[in-house]
Amino acid sequence: MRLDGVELYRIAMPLVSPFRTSFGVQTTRDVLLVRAVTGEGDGWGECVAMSAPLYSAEYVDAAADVIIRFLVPALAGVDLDVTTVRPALDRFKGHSMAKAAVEMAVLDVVLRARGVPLAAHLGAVRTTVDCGVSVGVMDTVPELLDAVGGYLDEGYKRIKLKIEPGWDVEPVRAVRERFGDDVALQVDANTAYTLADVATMVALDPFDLLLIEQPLPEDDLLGHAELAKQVDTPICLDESITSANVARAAIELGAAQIVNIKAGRVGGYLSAVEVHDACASRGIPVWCGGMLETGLGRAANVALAAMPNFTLPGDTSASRRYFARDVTEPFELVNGTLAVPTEPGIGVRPHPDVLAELTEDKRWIPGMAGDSTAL
Ligand code: SMG
Ligand code: MG
Repeated sequence: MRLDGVELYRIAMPLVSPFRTSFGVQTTRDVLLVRAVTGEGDGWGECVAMSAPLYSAEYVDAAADVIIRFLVPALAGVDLDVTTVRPALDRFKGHSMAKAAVEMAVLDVVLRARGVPLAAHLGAVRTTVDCGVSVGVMDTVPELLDAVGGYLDEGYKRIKLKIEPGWDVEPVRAVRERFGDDVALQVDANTAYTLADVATMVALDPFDLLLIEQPLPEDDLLGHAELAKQVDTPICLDESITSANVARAAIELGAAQIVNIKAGRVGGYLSAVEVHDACASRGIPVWCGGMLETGLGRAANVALAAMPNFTLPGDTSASRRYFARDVTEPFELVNGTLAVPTEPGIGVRPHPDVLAELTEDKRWIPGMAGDSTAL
C-alpha cells in the first residue's frame, strides 16, 4: 500500500468548561488531524500536542511543520504496513506526538483494509474499559466538590485531581471528607513540585491516594526515586516516560511504581505496547492517560487501554467531559466504562459536516518521492 498523500486538518474544539492545570488554562482544544490517503482507502490520526510547549516540548505548529517537512516525505516509496511505518519515522529524533499521529493514520488505513480492529492488533483482552476523569484546578473548594460530585454521579470509577503548590492537601482532604474513603482518588502535579516539597507529598499519605502523578520535572528520575523512598503513596510517571527504554530505567531506579501510558508521548501506539510490555514484565501496573482527545484519539486510547496490564482506570472519559459536540459519534459512559470499538482500524470516522464546521485550516501534503533527509 502506497501513500498518495496526507490531508492535515487544524480544528478548534471549544471545551465545555475551562481546564486548568499547573501549567495553564485551556478553553479550546486546538487539534491537528492527519488523514492518510492511499489507493486502498484512508485512515485518521490525531496529534495530541498542545498549542504551546507547556506539557512537553512539542506544540501544534511544530508538529504540523515536522509532518510536512519530514514525516510525510519519509513515507514516500514505503510499502505501508504495520511493520514499515515506525522504522521510516524513527530515523528522526523527537517529535513523538507528530510521529504518533502519522503512525495512527497509517495503522487505521492498513488495518481497515485488512478488516482488523486496532484493539485486536494491539492485543486487547477486554471489550470495555474502566474510566476515570481528570478534574482541573478550581478557584474554590466548593466548585471542586460540585465538579467531583457531578462526575461521580455520572459513574466515573476514579477521580484524578490536578494539583499545584497551594492547591494540593486541602482539596484532597475536602474531596475525601465529602465523598468518603471508597472513592478511588489520585493526583497529578504535571511537574509542579521539587524535592524541597517532600513534606507536602508526605502530607498526602493519610488520604490513601492510588498514586501521585509526575510531581517533579520530567528529567528528574533520581529525584522521583528519592521521593518514592520518602512517601508511602505510589509514584506514577507521565511526562518522564518517553519510551520503553526510559520506562525500564525509571522502574529499575525505583522512580515509578505505576506508569501512565500515552501513545503520543512515546511516539505511537506500537511504542505504547512496548511500554506496556516493559511494565508488565516488571510487575508495574499501567493506565491510559489522556490529552483531551477527540473521538478519534479516544477510540485508539480505548483500544490500547483494553490490553491486559492496564489495570487502573484511565483518563479515558466520555466525549461530553470536554466537548458538547465531538467530531465522531460521541463516546458515552456506561456503568463507568467505555466500549472498545469493534470496527476495523480505529473503528470510528469523523462526521464530515461536523469536521467541516470545526476546521480552521486544511492542507494537502502529497506523498511524492524525494530526498526528505537532505540537510
Ligand atoms: O484527556 O482527560 C484528558 C486529559 C487528562 O489530565 C489529563 N491530561 O498530564 O495527564 C496529564 C494531562 C495532560 C494534558 S493537560 C493540558
Ligand atoms: Mg499527567
